[in-house]
Amino acid sequence: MKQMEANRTNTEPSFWEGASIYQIYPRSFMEVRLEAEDLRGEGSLLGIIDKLDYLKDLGINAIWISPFFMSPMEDGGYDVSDYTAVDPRYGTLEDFNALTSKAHELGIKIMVDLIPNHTSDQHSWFEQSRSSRDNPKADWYVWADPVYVNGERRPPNNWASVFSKPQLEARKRGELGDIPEDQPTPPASAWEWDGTRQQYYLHSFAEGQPDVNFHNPEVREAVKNGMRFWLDLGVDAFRIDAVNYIGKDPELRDEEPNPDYVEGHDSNPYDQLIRYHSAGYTDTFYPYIEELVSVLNDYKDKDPRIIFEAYMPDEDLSKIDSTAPKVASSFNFTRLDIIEDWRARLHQEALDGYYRRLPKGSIANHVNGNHDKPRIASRIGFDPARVAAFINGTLPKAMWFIFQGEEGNFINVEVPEELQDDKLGGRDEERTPMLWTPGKNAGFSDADRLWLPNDSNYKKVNLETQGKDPFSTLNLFKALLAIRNGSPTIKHGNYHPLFADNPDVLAFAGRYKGNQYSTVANFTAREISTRVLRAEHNVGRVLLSSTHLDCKPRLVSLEDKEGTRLGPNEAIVVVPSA
Ligand code: ISL
Repeated sequence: MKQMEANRTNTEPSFWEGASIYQIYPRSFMEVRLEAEDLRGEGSLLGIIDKLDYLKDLGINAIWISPFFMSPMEDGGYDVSDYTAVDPRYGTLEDFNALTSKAHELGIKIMVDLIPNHTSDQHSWFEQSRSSRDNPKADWYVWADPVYVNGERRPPNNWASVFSKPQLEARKRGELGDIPEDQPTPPASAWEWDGTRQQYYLHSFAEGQPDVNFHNPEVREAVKNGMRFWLDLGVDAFRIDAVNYIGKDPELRDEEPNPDYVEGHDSNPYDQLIRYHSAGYTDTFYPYIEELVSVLNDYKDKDPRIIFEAYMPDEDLSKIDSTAPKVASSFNFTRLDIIEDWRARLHQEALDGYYRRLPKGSIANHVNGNHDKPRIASRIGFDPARVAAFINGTLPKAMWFIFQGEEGNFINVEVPEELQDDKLGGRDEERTPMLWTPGKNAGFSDADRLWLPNDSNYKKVNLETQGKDPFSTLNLFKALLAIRNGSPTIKHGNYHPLFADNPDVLAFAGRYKGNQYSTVANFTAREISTRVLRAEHNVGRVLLSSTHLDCKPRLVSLEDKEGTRLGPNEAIVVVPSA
């Protein structure tokens, strides 16, 4: 393996082109401990090792493991108190090394999170920084003096915390004073007063997640050293968390109000401000991401990779994607953001626009969920979720991100208030434990209590049982991954939009070195027919159908007048018939 990587030439496509990347949320994936009395009802690194063969068999090429670093867990591990240590709840650095070796033996690459914007307030850097105004790390975080309005102390500007949703409940409880009914709920300030320094510190997220001062070159070097630490241990890639926040206005100027904000049921008062100075600030953001990417230059033999997480307008994402298209790109959340609006034409447009805006040499990516979003089956229903997976799994030249449990079409699990963990973000429902078997705790853990409840329906809905059902979503994923892994056209092909004359159909082709395939997807629960134009062939053989996994020989005539027939919620991939 090592030999092969070292010999990779510049013209050879990257490993990441066409890679299927499985996101593991480690706390909910699988628990294995050396001693039974150490069981905690939470996942562990040994648990991940235990499931690597399963992932290999599924057809996965890489795993992204959400944070397992030392953390007080105020934000599910995205509040890191030591980036170079494994939190004991997950195991040890030795466990991580064993995990890396086994994954690499199986040909599975490892992606970990880099969380450059903030640390936990329990990080030694912050403990030092807050101790005085003149210690060596005094300038490692964003500190600012108060302003006084009518003698009252106020934060230096109007920047708000992303975690402003709890304000809605606080308002209902009357904790925010009298707010006229027609006024929106004010967001939570991103500033927290520190009694020792007599200054405010900035936290774009939770109070316990102070933002580091990225304008300080020592801080940037320390963050880059964190990357080097994991690269030297064998990590292959980073998912860089909330990266837009590292680019701030050094002058800390106020944000403008967002005129489009209307408060509704699921709103976040945070969205009342336009993000310009507090995140993604052009003058600082782009140079800083370039600097982070430059770390990879010393690890070229590894074919390393970065994926940036940033919720930003398309123009900004295009700029990120142009920074270093061969090694880094931003998450494509466009379709995920509009997923409930499950209309073929809308999604086709989003898809065409995305491939069009990608810079040359960039690898696309597709996402149907993650630990921050309700599970896709809960958003659009079981059958459309299979269509959504089929589309993502057959899109060409792309990284396919699969959130753990999507392969079982798992749904969100309601978590009673007294058991909730993510008080700030309300994201427990998509983070509940995996459902492996019909046995105790669905095979996730032998403990008597789990950190979050699992789906009580697990005796019926679990991966072991699905393995025996030839039509299950698990078997659909296996079939999709097998096709991907065996098809240079899917892995390296170019995307071509096709035209379906039925507005409920999304269609595209992948073309590579004279080969091609077409994906045609029915977005409705009705049987329909459609003509598909612009494919470079008419008669085709169905290679895989999302609803007929047994794949009895079936020919379609894409362009014929009577059209291609598709069953309810059926997506097919078609290759020219010989
Ligand atoms: O979740 C979001 C929108 O649905 C975003 O606002 C998200 O909070 C933001 O993009 C950053 O997310 C990441 O960093 C957070 C952490 O809570 C999330 O889990 C992580 O994915 C702070 O580190």
